[in-house]
Amino acid sequence: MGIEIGGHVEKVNGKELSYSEFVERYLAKNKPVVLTGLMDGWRACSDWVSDNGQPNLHFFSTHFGKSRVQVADCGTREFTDQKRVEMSVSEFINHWLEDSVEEISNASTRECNGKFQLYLKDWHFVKEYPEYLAYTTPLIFCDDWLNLYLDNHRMHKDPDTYQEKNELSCSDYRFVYMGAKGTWTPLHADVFRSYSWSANVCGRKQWHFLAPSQCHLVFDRHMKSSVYNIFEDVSETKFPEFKKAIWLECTQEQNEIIFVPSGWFHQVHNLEDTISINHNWFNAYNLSWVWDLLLRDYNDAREYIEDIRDICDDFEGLCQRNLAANTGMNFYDFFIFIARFSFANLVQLDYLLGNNENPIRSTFPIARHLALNLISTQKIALKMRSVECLQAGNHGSLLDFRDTLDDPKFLELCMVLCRTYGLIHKHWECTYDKNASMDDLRDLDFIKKFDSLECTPEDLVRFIDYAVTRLGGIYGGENFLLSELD
Ligand SMILES: O=C(O)CCC(=O)C(=O)O
Repeated sequence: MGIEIGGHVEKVNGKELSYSEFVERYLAKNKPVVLTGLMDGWRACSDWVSDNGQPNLHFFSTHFGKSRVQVADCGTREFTDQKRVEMSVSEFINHWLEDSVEEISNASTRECNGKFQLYLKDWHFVKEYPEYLAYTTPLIFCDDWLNLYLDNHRMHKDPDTYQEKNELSCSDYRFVYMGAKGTWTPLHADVFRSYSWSANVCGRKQWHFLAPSQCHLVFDRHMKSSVYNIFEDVSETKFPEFKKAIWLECTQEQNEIIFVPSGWFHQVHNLEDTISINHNWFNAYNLSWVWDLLLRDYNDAREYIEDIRDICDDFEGLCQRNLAANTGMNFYDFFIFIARFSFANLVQLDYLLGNNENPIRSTFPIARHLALNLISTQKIALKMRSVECLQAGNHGSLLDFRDTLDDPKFLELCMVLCRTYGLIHKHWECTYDKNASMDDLRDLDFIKKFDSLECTPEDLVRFIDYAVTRLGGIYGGENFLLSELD
């Protein structure tokens, strides 16, 4: 039984799309799009591609051959994903070259003749080779809280396995993918229900998308497991609604970037030998997707171990540990993340207002952006207020506001945020003096009052209220802030 295709993904010239148009038409509407014209001048597009348009495998072996990478065996399923093995880039390329001699796949019918096909995935290339500058992230994807944060802080520190030096494998969500024709990625929605963008440096990919409103159709009756491969015989007994799903199809060509919105299930096939660069990220527009997923995964984790609750010393702690292991972060991690990020927004806001005699005109877009960030975060903090384990007294210190202001990593986050929003809102130049800004901030009335050792969701809500009210006063009411939020 084939799948039903209901339409195709829109294709737009990215050079003619402003940041605010992209936000309005795709980010805020959570709608996929293919963008052309955004990869001009990327070093990856010349170094990584041979004159005949094929991946320059020799270049990878020569320059990056020693890197250890995760490689998926596309022919072997392991739980909900493909089996993964670790090897060096040189080993991976040797396999690729051996296999290509035998021409093992038939991508038009998406069948392999029983031999495995290897697909290099999730290579933290930028983290590993920061000097090489393979590409620059297009401006429309720069408001990336996840990677900006992870460049300076860890999302989750497992006290049992934490090692200061071994940070690469969980250090960011910026990846390189490389695979021969016929390699593929099973049906899934992205980590944390983040957005992703994926740029084809060479080769072509075929994507099939299912809108979030239809995603229940690919799950079993209990909403526990989802279809693995939409092109194999999907059991009607197990997935009774699958045949009702209506898919969007898209062929992504070389030098095109696809924007994958939050919560869209997708399956991807490499129609040719392909190299792609891909980032996952979230910001004010999809933060609620992250919280909703965490809450759902938390409830599942809890239900799963319910029968050992009575014999467990720290049942809640175990739930949070399992949540972090399965989802990549837990409630504490997420709260610390949104709190630090809100503080960084406030620091920038303070800097912005404190350095302009007449802030209204020149700083309006950036102030609005910061306010949008704060209000979207406050919405999540309001939901987190009712979570028992995050309430005052129910945990050790989550985050100390004053310590945060003294942490050099936090100052780095403030700087990078300042540079990023300076780039996005071109009329505003970031000449940031972090010491001055921190001193100003410490002098603010409400910071002086903020002397509790821990910051709870309740504190964060109040703290954002203060900032937004202050901003509303300066910019003439809260309407300017709220118009695009709901
Ligand atoms: O390119 C692939 O094989 C998968 C990429 C993907 O799923 C994504 O970018 O979300």
